[in-house]
Amino acid sequence: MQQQVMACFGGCGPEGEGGGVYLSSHEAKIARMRDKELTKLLNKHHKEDMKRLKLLLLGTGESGKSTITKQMKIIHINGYSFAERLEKIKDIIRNVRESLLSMVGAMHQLNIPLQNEESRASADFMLNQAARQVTDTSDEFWDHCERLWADPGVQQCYDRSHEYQLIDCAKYFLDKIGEIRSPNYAPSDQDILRCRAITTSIQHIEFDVPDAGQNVKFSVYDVGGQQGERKKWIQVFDSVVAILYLGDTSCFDQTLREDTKKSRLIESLEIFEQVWNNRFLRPVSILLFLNKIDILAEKIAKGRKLQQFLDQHPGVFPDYETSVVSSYERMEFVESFPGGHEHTSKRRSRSSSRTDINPDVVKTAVYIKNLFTKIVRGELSINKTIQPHPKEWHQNHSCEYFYTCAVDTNNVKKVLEGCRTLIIRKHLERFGIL
Ligand SMILES: Nc1nc2c(ncn2[C@@H]2O[C@H](COP(=O)(O)OP(=O)(O)O)[C@@H](O)[C@H]2O)c(=O)[nH]1
Ligand SMILES: [Mg+2]
Repeated sequence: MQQQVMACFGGCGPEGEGGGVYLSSHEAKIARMRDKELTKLLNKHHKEDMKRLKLLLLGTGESGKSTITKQMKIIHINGYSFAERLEKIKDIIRNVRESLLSMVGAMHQLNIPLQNEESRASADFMLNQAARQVTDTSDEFWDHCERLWADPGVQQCYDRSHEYQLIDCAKYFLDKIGEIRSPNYAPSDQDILRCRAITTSIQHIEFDVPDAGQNVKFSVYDVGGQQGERKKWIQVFDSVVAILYLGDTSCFDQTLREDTKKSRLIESLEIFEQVWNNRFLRPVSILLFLNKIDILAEKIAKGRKLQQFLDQHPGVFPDYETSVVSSYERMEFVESFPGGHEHTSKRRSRSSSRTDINPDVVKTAVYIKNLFTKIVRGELSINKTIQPHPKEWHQNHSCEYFYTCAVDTNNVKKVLEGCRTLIIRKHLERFGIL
């Protein structure tokens, strides 16, 4: 590349410039100095290029891509200023409004009645006034919100949220309306991480991370995940070093917001298959984030089961019942699960001490992980129009997986550290330096 750029600039040596034009010794000296400067500059740029590692976050809508970008800002940039925190309040209020509107709308469809007499006026307020007036923060608005959320009918509707579209952070914010409505409210990091705002254009952040005495510069691109947004993805494929693919492990009982006939998990596997087999991404390694393991655990605790969806997709889940989790697979999952005892030094004892994790959570997470890894090995194809490539086609890239809880900064910090080493190694290998 350096050679090519030099060629474009033309040789700067005495005999080079202008096709044999004679240069005096003084001019030749200047030309040599310019040449040296230029070489230095190009070397510098070449090194800069080596250090500017471009990462791309991909995955279906609501899988957690933007939450990982926010974590990068918290971990690697200066986090959120007071002014930036205040900026987020309008999105949080929008989340509260949207959650209640979704639930009140779904109660009608699911035939769940309101339990408290006074909630009826609050439901009417939501459907009429609040649905139109997006920026309402009056006491009247907040009182109606609190009243509705306290209604046992709304709570029942919340428990059936897999049957309609509800944002993941609904309960988190509705439980703290009292705090949010206060005039002194400033969102915490956790509030910012939980807040949902749809990504429609390509977002980009840059940060430096010290690594082995060097400052490694990362550029991270976050894109919209909904079906309509995916045509923009190819715009950012060029010179990507690694893809962080977000797969939501908790979505097995949900359908897509943009297509309520389609399973979110199947869509996520299908998009992953397309990314893994995409010819433009052939040399690009994938870091698969098996995300939302906390929500997966909550769902299993509520009695939701992957088995309930086996009949709908017999080709994808043929062997769930008979699948067995190895002790290594269990350890990998348990070690990543939030709330572990960091101080226990031995990996095995640390993992066996986590008796709080339901074995069905582990089994489901590991089974979903294996669906993705089967795609990597060419043993599972979701989209029959994609022709999986032979093993040799994939020899210049790989896929590594991590269980993640994107709203947990400690978990993400650990995962990103592991990723960084892998990304740098892969990048150096690709440039023939390792
Ligand atoms: N509890 C929990 N919520 C998550 C997790 N990952 C993402 N979310 C929430 O899921 C919602 C969608 O996440 P977002 O990053 O906007 O998804 P994107 O569409 O892929 O960018 C947000 O409300 C996030 O706070 C997770 O691991 N656990
Ligand atoms: Mg997003």
